[in-house]
Amino acid sequence: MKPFADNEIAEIRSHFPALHQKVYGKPFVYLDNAATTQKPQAVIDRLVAYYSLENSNIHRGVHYLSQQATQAYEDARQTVADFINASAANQIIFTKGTTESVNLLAGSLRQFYLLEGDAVLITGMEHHSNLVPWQQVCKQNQAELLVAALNDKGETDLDHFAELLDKKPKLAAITHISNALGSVNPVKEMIRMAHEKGVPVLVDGAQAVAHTSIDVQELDCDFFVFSGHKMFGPMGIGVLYAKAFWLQKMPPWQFGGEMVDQVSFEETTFNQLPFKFEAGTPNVAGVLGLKTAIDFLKQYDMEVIAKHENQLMQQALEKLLTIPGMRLIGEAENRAGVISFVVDGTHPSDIGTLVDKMGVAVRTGHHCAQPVMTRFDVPGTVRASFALYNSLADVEGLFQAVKKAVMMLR
Ligand code: C6P
Repeated sequence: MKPFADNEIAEIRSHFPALHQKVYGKPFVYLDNAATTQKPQAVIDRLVAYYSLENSNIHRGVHYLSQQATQAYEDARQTVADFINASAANQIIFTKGTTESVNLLAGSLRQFYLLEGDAVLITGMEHHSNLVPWQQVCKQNQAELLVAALNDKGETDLDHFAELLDKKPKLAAITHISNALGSVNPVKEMIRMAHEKGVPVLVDGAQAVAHTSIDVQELDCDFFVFSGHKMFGPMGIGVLYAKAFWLQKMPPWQFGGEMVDQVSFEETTFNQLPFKFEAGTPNVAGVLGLKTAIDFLKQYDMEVIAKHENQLMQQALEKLLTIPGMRLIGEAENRAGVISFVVDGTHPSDIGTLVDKMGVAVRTGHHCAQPVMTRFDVPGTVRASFALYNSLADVEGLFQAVKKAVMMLR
């Protein structure tokens, strides 16, 4: 399967208005896709259409607009379920994003499942969003947080992961793709290993959904979380997928309107799935925008997207490594479109600031993964992250800007 041809990239880019602006008078090179992706016009239009003509509260109204919006919202739930191959739409819970999805899960499991003397297993490459909630649950409930070590390439040490599974943690919470290193965890294998020991698995798919196809049934993960804004959708919308067994057992995390069935001053019974976990007025526009983003993404073959991003990454690596003092942080055999680096004698944030003035957007710092920075003994890195609309010209723009910035700083 071939990566995108130049004319295909041009066609893809034509959908993204943000990519066609100038920044400081320079052509805009956007390589901060791991933080958030730009939005296609169709997603922007969907938000405008909802607020222009369809705005109404859902599941509550008998009037026309409310019924239309309710139908569109529930159709979107089905689209999300199909996108990750969940077996039923009621296994899709809408949240604000990956962070809220993990907090929902942690807030629910801590009430009945993660108790004193238990353990939660994570890897050393987790984003704070899939670390701090588990750390805090462990602290609150006198449980233990187990951390599978990373090797020098930035891969999870699977022998150590297996050793820690022998301690019988109650949950393994692992990222699919590291936002700080680009390492792709062999999640299917890790889930198989965990299940062999009877350990359920949460996969943080925040960096995966826009770059690789996801089939939660094939992965057999118990939980899967992601954010809309990292896959061309709006901000403020995300998903928690869980196997039905868990959703039925889990108590609600937040209380309020819509998640209830019968309420008296003495007692409350809760609504059926998935509404039990969606208290209050939801982000309807966000959900509709997410559906449009998925429809947009579905026009392209995920394998071609992955191949394209990989090709860009390889070309960028080749060029960047010619810069004296360049040091990659994260050199996993299996990696996705993220390059994290430091350059001897320079500070990452200085490079980031200088390349920004040349029109190149990258992220610098610890990328909300401070333990990863500690592991590699760096204060932070410069991170370039790719998406389907990036081009060879972006790679060249990055290379020239970093080279110039390094010369200026030395
Ligand atoms: N990483 C980055 O620049 P939210 O913020 O809830 O949409 O996603 C949190 C999150 C969870 N897991 C992983 C692997 C992530 O990469 C992120 C978000 C952004 O790398 C913002 S810190």
